[in-house]
Amino acid sequence: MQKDTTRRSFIIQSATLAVGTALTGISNKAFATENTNTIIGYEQLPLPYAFNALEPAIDALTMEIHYGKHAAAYTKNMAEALAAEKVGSIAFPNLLANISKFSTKLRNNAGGHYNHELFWQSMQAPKDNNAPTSLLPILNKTFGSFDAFKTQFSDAAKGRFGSGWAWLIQQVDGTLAITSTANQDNPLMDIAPQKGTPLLGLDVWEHAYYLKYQNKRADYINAWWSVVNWKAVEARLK
Ligand code: MN3
Repeated sequence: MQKDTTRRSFIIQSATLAVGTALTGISNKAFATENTNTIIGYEQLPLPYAFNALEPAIDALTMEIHYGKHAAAYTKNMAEALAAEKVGSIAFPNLLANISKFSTKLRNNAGGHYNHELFWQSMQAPKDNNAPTSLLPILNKTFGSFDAFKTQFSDAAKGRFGSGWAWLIQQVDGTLAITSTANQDNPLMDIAPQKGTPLLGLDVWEHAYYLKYQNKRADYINAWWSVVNWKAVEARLK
């Protein structure tokens, strides 16, 4: 595992040095295949684990339907809207930062696509006492303690009325904050009330948990902490 991580880091550094900053498309491609901090593009990437890998926190059937039907539909509908609205080659964060200039269809589906790609990459097989390492002192400083952070984030997720997401974001001044958005909106969007770069997102649409948890959203949120991939979250920190 350690060896593999080192190898990946080496490949990323080599690729980045080789292509420089001008050829961002090539650079992004290297990241997309070699780094947990995958730069999100316009295609649905393969799920980085099996449908049953997150059990018992998230059941296999939920993952199969969520990834294969719900998320796939966002990607497909986003592609239709991108074509219809003649959106040219634009990096995803720039699209989201200008989303108010486009249709509701694009807002909903580009948000849906981005949010789910981030979500899949932010999870891994369950771990006992799952916790961050390099991010831990920052969470302690910002929220008081790791437990206090989890409580505040969970409260944001529980308190989101209807469908939406809870987020840990990095704001433009570098500080961290917890926020939530409705529907498939995202803190990168210009319409978001609280803006920042998502480090971690939790899907609290009923399609994310209803088969196993029914109305018990709080139980889903509690179980979800065991599958957070903190390495992926930490790699997003600037
Ligand atoms: Mn979802």
